[in-house]
Amino acid sequence: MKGISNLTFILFIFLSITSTAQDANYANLLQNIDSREKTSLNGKWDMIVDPLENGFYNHRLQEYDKGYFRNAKMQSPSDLIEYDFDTSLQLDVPGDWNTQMDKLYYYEGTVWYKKDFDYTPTSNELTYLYFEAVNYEAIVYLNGEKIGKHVGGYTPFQFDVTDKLVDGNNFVVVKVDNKRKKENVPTVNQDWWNYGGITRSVHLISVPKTHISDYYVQLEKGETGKIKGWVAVENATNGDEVSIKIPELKKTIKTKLNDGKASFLINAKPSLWSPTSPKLYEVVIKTKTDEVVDNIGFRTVTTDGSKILVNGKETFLKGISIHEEAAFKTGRVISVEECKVLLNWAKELGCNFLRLAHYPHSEAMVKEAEKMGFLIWSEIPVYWTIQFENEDTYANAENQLTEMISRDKNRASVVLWSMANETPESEPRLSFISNLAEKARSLDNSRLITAALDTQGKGDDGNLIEDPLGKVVDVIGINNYCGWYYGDVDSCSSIKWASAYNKPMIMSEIGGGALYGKHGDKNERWTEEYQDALFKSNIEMMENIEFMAGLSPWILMDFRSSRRPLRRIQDDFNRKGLISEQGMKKKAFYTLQEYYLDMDKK
Ligand code: GCB
Repeated sequence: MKGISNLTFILFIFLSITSTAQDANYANLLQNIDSREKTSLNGKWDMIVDPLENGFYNHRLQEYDKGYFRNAKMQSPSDLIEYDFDTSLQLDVPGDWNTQMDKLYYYEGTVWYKKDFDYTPTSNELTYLYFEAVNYEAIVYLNGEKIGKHVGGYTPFQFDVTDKLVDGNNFVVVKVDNKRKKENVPTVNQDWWNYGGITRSVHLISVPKTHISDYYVQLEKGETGKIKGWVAVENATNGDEVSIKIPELKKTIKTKLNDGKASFLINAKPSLWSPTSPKLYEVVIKTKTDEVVDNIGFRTVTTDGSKILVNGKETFLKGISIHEEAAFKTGRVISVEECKVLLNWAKELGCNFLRLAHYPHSEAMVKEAEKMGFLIWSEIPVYWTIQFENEDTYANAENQLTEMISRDKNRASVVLWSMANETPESEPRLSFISNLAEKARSLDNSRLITAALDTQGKGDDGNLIEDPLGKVVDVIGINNYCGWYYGDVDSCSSIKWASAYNKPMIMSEIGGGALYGKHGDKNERWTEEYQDALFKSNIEMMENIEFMAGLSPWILMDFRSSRRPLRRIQDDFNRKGLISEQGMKKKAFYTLQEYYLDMDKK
């Protein structure tokens, strides 16, 4: 009987589709690597600092084959080899180099990393070398051979290294270069520390030859009763079966692969994921040879005029912006515990929303935030004046966007993909960001598109949002520094806003600097009183904006920035945090907290 009743839940859907498993549109990244058999390559890596790139170029500045990636050793006493990883200094991976070694605090350039590891081949398996992120450019070599290059500091990448691994000892060398360049994304100018290094974890991931390479399992846009998606399987034969099972919903769908891919639709009424009830379902995707388990939440996000609706219900986004910088020790966040410190502060503040600025944060951050019920704005570092007319710059930005969406497309927490931050108005910029938005929608049309703008003009009665980018996005982000970069602290409350667009607006930044523990008059810069008065006056201003759908003030915690040299106040930190880097809460923290808690009472 039981078997029969289970069968009633099994639907067979045979949707033929034309794309291949290695869908060129996506970044071809293994999904949910937490559920994969992994060998960690974290820990101590040998390192050589190479500002002249001696290990890459010969003295004619040509890339040469005797570079440091060879990991050469002297064979006889007369040999001349002017480097040796075995006697070199070491760096921790994951981690930035700037906060690990005093000498590297300001360093921007090449550092070579080397790690030895043992490997035992298994039959019928593929092995990927997977980097969660390296800032900024990584050239990867395995056992002395170049296996690939990746550009962009905050997204994952992988290489199939099955044929390059040997039984026994292996070594991987990575040339990491964080030199800023005009054509890069971000460009040479950024208000955060250019932390270099293998900043996130590195793994060897083994999968069966025929393996689940990618999948998308989400509610259909605006529909709460239809779970829709696709599964891609590498090295599959046409007609191979794949099943998608959600045990708690008692649903199993079986479908057949065609050209390595299969679409599916499950009619189901899951309990919806929301900030107050961040429900996740175990989803098991299975083929004859492979299985991946993920925890997936189901929710919809749409707009209605100037409102944002989550699961059809108007939801005001009570947010805060966050940089992925660790509390207390500073430097890049490297552990789940460090993510949780920041997330718990945001919870205490009363937030239901996070703007993860200004680049994709780690998968751990997104997943922990999801478990805690935060709605997320996730963005790529198309920041300030990048080269909007440069095709390579566009390709780079689009690649980072693709990798961000490829990694996080199954996360219910992510509701907004942000294309850019504070970019100057121009035709090339409009087409650059419009193309990115189009790309994002083609990869994932279930979420909303946004961008943070600082280009508002003057209307009859105050500020007017009329940037042509407003047409392109679903939700308009506005960064506005009344009381800090213009106006005095008390002037903000009377500012009026109008918008040329009937769309939701998120005040994606407001804020001002304060040194924790510095007290004085509310008109004295850098005091907690000044920052607090600025928040109060901005809150009054925002309360009068009818089309506001949320806010994410700048910023949860003070963060390092080389634009902030003022001694005894900034000391290389942007002080706009509501909390100091040592975890001390400033007055404005409590003001924003009260505002958010009062909203809940209404
Ligand atoms: C901004 C930027 C942000 C800066 C902030 C500031 O508008 O978006 O990255 O850190 O202003 O503190 O000036």
